[in-house]
Amino acid sequence: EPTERTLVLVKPDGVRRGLSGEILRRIEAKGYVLRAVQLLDATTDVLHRHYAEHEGKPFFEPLVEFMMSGPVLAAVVEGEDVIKGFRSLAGATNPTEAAPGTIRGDLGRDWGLKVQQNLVHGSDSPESAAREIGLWFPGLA
Ligand code: DAT
Ligand code: MG
Repeated sequence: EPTERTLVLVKPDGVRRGLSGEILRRIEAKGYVLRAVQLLDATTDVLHRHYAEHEGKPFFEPLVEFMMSGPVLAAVVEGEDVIKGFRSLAGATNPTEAAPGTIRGDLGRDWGLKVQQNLVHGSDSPESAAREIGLWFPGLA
C-alpha cells in the first residue's frame, strides 16, 4: 500500500517555548519522514476550516485566538500508519492526562487557561489528513 501522510502542527505554545526542534526530532527518531515544513502565521480563514468539526463548541473561538497568538510550524509527515502513529507519539489531548513518553505527556502541561495548550496537532483520519494537507500546503503534490 502507498505510504501514508499526516498533517502535524506545532502550535504557538510549542514554537514559543522553543520545542519545535524537539518535536521534529521525536518524529524523525520514530522513522517518519518530513515531506514539507513551514513556519507561518495562521489566518482566521484557515483555522476556521481546519477546526470546522469543533465550530459552535465553547472552546472554539478561544482555540482559534490561541492558534493566532504566534507562528505555527506546519509539517507533512510521511510513514507507515503515520496518522495513528503520530497521535500515539502526541499522547492524549489533555496534557495532564497524557502518558509520560508522549510529546504532550513529557512536555505539555495544563496552564490553567480556557484553551488547552497541548503543543501539537495531528490529523485523526485519512480523510482529515487529505483535507488538512490541502489546507496548509495548497501547492503540495
Ligand atoms: P486533538 O487535538 O487531540 O485531536 P480535538 O480534535 O478533540 O483534540 O480538539 C482540538 C483542540 O481543541 C485540542 O487540541 C485542544 C482543544 N480542545 C479540545 N477539547 C477541549 C476542551 N474540552 N477544552 C478546551 N480546549 C479543548
Ligand atoms: Mg483533533
